Amino acid sequence: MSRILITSALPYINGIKHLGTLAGSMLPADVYARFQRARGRETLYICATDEHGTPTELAAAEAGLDPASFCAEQHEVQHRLGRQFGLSWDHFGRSSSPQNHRLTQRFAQQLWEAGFIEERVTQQVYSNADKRFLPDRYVIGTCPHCGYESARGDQCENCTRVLDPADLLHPRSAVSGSTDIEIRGSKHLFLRQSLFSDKLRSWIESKRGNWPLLVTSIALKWLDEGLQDRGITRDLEWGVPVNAFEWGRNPEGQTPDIDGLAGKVFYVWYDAPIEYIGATWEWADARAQEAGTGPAAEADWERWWRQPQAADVKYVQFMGKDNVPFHTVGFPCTLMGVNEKVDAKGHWSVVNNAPWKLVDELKGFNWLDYYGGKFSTSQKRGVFMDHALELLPPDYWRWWIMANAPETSDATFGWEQFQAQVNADLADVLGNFVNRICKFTETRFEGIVPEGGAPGALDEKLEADVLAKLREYTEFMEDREYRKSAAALRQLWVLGNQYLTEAAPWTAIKTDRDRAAVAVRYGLNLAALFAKVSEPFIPFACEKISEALGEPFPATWPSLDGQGVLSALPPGRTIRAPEVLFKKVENEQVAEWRERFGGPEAETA
Ligand code: B3M
Ligand code: ZN
Repeated sequence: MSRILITSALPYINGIKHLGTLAGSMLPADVYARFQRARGRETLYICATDEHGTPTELAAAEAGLDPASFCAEQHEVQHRLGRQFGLSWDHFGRSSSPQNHRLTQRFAQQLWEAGFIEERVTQQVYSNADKRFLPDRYVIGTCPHCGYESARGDQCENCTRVLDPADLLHPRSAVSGSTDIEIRGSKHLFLRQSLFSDKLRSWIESKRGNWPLLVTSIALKWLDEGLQDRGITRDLEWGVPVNAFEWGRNPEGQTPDIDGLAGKVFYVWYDAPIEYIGATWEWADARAQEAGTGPAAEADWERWWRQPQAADVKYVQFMGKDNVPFHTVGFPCTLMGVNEKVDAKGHWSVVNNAPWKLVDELKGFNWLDYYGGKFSTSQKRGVFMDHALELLPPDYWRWWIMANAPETSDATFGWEQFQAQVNADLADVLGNFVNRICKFTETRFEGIVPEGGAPGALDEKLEADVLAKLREYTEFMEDREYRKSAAALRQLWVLGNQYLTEAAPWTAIKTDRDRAAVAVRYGLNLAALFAKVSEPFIPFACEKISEALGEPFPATWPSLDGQGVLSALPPGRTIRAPEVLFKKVENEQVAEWRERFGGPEAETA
């Protein structure tokens, strides 16, 4: 496969994201995208704000805005912060875009006409105090499975089981806290997920051993519990309208209940994953606009999503574990459904000769905690993207988060550990190395990559060690094993420091200028190599190093075939020492930040 399509879970529009959200989706996706681009593969990294749903309506009301204006504002904020963090999205779209409206409606129509959508009257929770229907997650109560007392009506955060508000014990309104709630009948559309059980199971089984265990076990647990049909419409105003009046008959010959469905919108979890495709369409439109060729042709964006054109695309998704069910069941049902058809007798047939592509690799993450507890917006606990950038440059956060990625278990952020790790890795190892070698070149070799001298055993050993480590690192990166990748990269940096200490050009230069020249040349080439291969993690520092060494940025991944991994810099080139790459995080800063953001003693949410 040669092209790489990457999506990260779409951040909700309501509020600036904390480091945990970044850790579980957008940042690892970015690291992967930068890596794949450097490897020379045509890469498309798509993300967007997830804008529909009740939380948006409520957040907008609280801000005194209508949902559309609120979303427009918040989208800009998230876009800017993401860019400042170095997230290299090819497109950062909006689930409220016309493109997503069109696709969401078109898919629903196809699913209806193919027999995968059914109408049902559901009993909805209506809050008399709030004078509105309460969507699932705004009904709160005790989880019938695990007894967690603040379970939401859509999913229990504690045991991750999917719930129906009617399952909850002691239900109440999350908007007002009122228990004056009643059940009213309302017409809704259901996606017949239960029909897809066998198909989904064999698809997930085929990913076993390849996808992270976390992901396949969540998916299989869902299937084992028995797939429920899922309501995909809501009694809300903000969202993609249900356009049932445009639909034809289903395989049983029925037309949809146009009146009963009037004024409803699609459920946010139905339209949000479709926005992965919608945002690709937005991306193609934006490019066509720039090129002055008007709206994009369908083929421009469908080539990433539909077979057979997408046969060379590897599609990789990134998300936190709570999102896994929607990506291993919900969205695949939508996509499988628009490819096929089920007749009144239950017989399936393929109706689409350009089927939509399912995810190839799904990378799921556990939680990143703050001192072992949850990040909490309301309690001002933990670090959010805007504050993080006020404190330190993005590379510090990017490095720490990825080096501690919550892959096989939850991970915990704490200021002391953060300080110790970024100071050791970034300031003492990488920053110090680059600084030492560049400064020495400036003072003793007029800032010129020296020629002369023949490599000896030490230099040859360095080259072999570097190549071996680089191969290991590259493999971990291909496998999206971030802790292991970061560890291998750190070891690569350490090799540089060890080499400089042993080769000691500052001693050699007193007696043997050629020997010193070789060591300096190797040292500078190491720095150039580090700038190339560290870019996915710490792009800002790597750009500075590349500039200082006169190297292109963003870089191309070095060849792993053993030829000249440490000979990119031509002798005679003028270089300069970059400004300080990483200032150390000081104890006083840690004390202040702990105070400001809450330390281990702060109450857990
Ligand atoms: N906005 C939830 C989340 O960020 C949701 C992801 C949508 S992915 C299509 O956890
Ligand atoms: Zn539970």
